[in-house]
Amino acid sequence: AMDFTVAEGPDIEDDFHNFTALNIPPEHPARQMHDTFYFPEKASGERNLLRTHTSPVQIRVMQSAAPPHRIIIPGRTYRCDSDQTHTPMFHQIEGLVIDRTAHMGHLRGVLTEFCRAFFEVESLKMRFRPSYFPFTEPSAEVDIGCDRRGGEMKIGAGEDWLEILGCGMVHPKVLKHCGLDPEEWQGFAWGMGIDRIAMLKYGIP
Ligand code: 2NL
Repeated sequence: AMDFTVAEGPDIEDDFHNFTALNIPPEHPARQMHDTFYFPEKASGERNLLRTHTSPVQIRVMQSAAPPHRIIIPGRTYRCDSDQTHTPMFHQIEGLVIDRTAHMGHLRGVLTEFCRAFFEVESLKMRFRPSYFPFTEPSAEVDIGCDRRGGEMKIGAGEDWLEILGCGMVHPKVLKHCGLDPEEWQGFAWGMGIDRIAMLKYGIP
């Protein structure tokens, strides 16, 4: 309804598309073995990996097609982390808008509309909290209003807050890594865990 196109990409990625292009430096904890599933070293010394987020798909789109972009990216993602509350394969959905004038107000409008439609609550309370991601500046996390009284959680009522997604303006270094001039192009991106928001919507503990 907001004119986005679905984009997809490979589950098996390289270090550049999953990390470097996203301004995630070599010493970042997300790069360490315990988070990322790596394949054996190739003759070149490089190791492929299972993507840890869907963001490498946006990198590939920005590298291979001319802006403007208006895409959503659903897909499988992998982290080497499993216990009763973590599954090593999960799903994310991310969004990306790149044009000459996109700003934080547009981001807020798109996400507000999305949350009201997804949770089917017309007067859903939302708040944008300052946060940090290496690939966005400024960055924010979005909370929605909920009610935790009585042991079960109700969305769209009460006085409590629940974190549901992360977002921000695409970092100029990310644009440069994709061959875009940050003086000419700008935009916003966001990401959320599909499994997590599905559980929240249907009240799965
Ligand atoms: C989260 C936060 C986020 C993005 C994902 C993104 C992608 C590109 C450039 C900049 Cl190519 N940003 N994606 C941005 C902010 C947050 O996800 O908590 N996800 C579960």
